[in-house]
Amino acid sequence: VPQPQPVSGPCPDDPEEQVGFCSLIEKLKKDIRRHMFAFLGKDIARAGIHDYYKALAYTMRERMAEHWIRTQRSYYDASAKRVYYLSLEFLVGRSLKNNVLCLGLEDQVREALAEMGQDFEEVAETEWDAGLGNGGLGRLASCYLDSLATLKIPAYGYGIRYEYGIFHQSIQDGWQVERPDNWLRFGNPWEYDRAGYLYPVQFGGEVRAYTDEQGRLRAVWEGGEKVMAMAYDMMVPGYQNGNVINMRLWSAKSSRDFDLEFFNSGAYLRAIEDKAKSENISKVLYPTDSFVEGQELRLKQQYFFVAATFQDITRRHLKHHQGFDELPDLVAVQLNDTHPAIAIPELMRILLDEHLLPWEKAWEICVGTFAYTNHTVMPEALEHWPVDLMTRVLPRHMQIIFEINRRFLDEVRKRYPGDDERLRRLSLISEDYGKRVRMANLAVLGSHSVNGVSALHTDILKNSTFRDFAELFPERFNNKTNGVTPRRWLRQCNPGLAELIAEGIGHGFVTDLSRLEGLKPLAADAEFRARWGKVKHKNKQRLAEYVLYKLDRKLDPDSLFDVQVKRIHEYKRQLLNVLHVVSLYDDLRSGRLGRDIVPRTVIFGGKAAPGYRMAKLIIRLIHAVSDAVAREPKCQGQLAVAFLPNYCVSNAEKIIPGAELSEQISLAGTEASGTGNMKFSLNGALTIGTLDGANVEIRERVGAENFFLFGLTTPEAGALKARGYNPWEYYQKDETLHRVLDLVASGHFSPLQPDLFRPVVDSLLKDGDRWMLLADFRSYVEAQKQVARLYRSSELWLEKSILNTAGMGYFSSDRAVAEYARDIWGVGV
Ligand code: T68
Repeated sequence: VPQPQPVSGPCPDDPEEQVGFCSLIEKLKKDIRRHMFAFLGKDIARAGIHDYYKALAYTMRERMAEHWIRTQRSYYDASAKRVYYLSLEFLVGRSLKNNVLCLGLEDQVREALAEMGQDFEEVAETEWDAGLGNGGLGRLASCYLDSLATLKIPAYGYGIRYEYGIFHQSIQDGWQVERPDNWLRFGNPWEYDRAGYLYPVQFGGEVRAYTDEQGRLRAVWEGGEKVMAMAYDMMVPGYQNGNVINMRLWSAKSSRDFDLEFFNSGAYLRAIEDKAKSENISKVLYPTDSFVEGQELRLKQQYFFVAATFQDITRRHLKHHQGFDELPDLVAVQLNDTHPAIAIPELMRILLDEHLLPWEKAWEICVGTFAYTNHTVMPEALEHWPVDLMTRVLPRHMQIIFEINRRFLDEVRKRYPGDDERLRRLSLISEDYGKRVRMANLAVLGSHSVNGVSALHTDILKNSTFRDFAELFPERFNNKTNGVTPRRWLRQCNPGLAELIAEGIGHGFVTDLSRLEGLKPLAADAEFRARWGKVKHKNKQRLAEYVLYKLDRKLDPDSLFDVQVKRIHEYKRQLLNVLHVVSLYDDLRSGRLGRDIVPRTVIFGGKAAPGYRMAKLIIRLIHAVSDAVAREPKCQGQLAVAFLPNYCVSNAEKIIPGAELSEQISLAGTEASGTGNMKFSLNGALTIGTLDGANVEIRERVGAENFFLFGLTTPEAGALKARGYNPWEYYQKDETLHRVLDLVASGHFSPLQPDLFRPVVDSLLKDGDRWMLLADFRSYVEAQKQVARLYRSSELWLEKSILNTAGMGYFSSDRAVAEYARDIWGVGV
């Protein structure tokens, strides 16, 4: 196993070297040419724009590698406590601009490229968007790595190097069409392949029991199939601090490649077939968010990456330390949801079967090492692996889970004698739909910390989802409200606003977002407001140009840009937004409305899980409404609807700076936190939202008067449901709602297929309206009227826009990560 090597010679851009701006540009140009030649084998005279991107990426990677080696050495020398962030998803997005910014080379790179006849923005646009995640959970993992690097915490991200990331969405006749995201096709200049870090991962087989010398019953897991995990590393730089951490992603390789016998065996072709099969494990990201399908391949992905990661962690640990007694003092493992929770029985297996520790000691080490972040309370998103499946794929882990459960339930029985109902609720095994392992219960029991991702969400975890556990282990439960990185989500995506902010309060906000507070007095300054408005207008024009280029549609940059971009899901209630749009459309065409309307462009974006029919139908409906609005003469200049296809990190970076109104309209108690809500408000959008997830805290911090609140509260929604919610009552009472639903049901938006949107209306009127759109409709429409009124007094709007940005200091991922470090990991910042 290769060891970190000492660095010799100065870092290329070391400030001590103090090469001037000009010679640095010469150096960059030279390096770009060198990489073009040596790495890409390209004649620079024939190089295309993508070649420039790649050569520049290598040029940046080389500089980061120096920092990276130093950073890794410093952990090694200090034998610091390590933090491992385990996540099945990392939504990285593009890296070039971020890495250039973190290296502090923006101006120099721009100039060097210009001198070579290239435009930095255009070069950066040719990078593929690395989409190894579904949405919020995956992007959060990437924001946290950015903050870990910036805060210089000795940390590693661990995940899977999927060959195919989140699918590419295009739209045909209003329907979503998925295409595979073959993101590695043109190579990935940011990664290092580490053929030296290769670990076997076992599946299936059987468990053999034996008695050791001390007469204790022991187990070994034997046989089955073996797949190799090979490491690929991507460097994650901190912001202009010389610190670079590592994201290690595992790729499945057939063990046949490394099996010498194979060359002598006769079954050559069979072996090649098996090889392809085992390499399927890291082939594709599961594209469902907030819903679990329980596929065998998904369980294999989870164990594959956990097993490889723990071989890496234990190898690193045993370089310095004998045994595992001190593991919780030296290693913290954060589980990003239950997706990597199989790590708990895996560490138990390693300690029990490989290192022969007694059960009690092994369990104490596990609980001391693991911490679990929950991201959802929706039952259909909680993982429940069938016991049969787990027994087949991971027989030893299943045994260990049963034993954890047996010991735990014995304790519970002692504490609550005769309380069978409680026992059933706490058990790691549910019997509701055949025997299944409740991964969330396992994660809570096997961790010393369980956190929710917003204050409201954590309350729900304590008071309902994990109520019985919170009674047993109150000290484990804590809140860590999500945050987003101000580097990507302000400084990089909105340079105009960042510059204006810096003129007002200095550049320090990029690493200390609480300084945005300093903008508050500037909200009262008319000249500053005017400049703020100009920047926003420019961003809107930029967005309009992008839409013109992508959709061949002209947007009016003087209309209100009203934006809802996120995964398409019924609980997020894009449909509520659509119903409001339909009400505006109907008012306009029938000449009913005059005063309350303000020219508005309603922008949607987001992917539907490929198997989620209702979500796909909602996308279809958005397009149908968009067409009807575009065809209606009375809507011209008043209302427009656009759906931006393939919402992803790089599109978000274009959309968010141009948004004026951010739609955060989930039913209270359903969105764990939201992070898009933070990005919008940080970039000066006002929010129309419910008291859900982090909206509650955003509203507190930006001020209730700068936030358009509507809808039921979580307890109100619960009480209404308990009383017996009847959507029909709302349909019959509210004239607008009645008209809007009838219009959709009538086939008005789908004249050739009048029943096309029937299921949409049925989900509300016939199937109980699970997400209570009808209960919140009136209040939403009223809040939208307030939006329109305020938008007409542009000075007031701008003031509130500035106050939104000013209040967002708390929502930096630096703050969130510093809290994890202090409260959960026990590492200093
Ligand atoms: C999101 N969850 C939450 N899940 O919905 C959001 N699920 O409120 C929160 O802000 C965010 O996490 C970060 O905490 C997800 O994004 C998934 O993507 C997912 C993926 C696979 C299986 C289940």
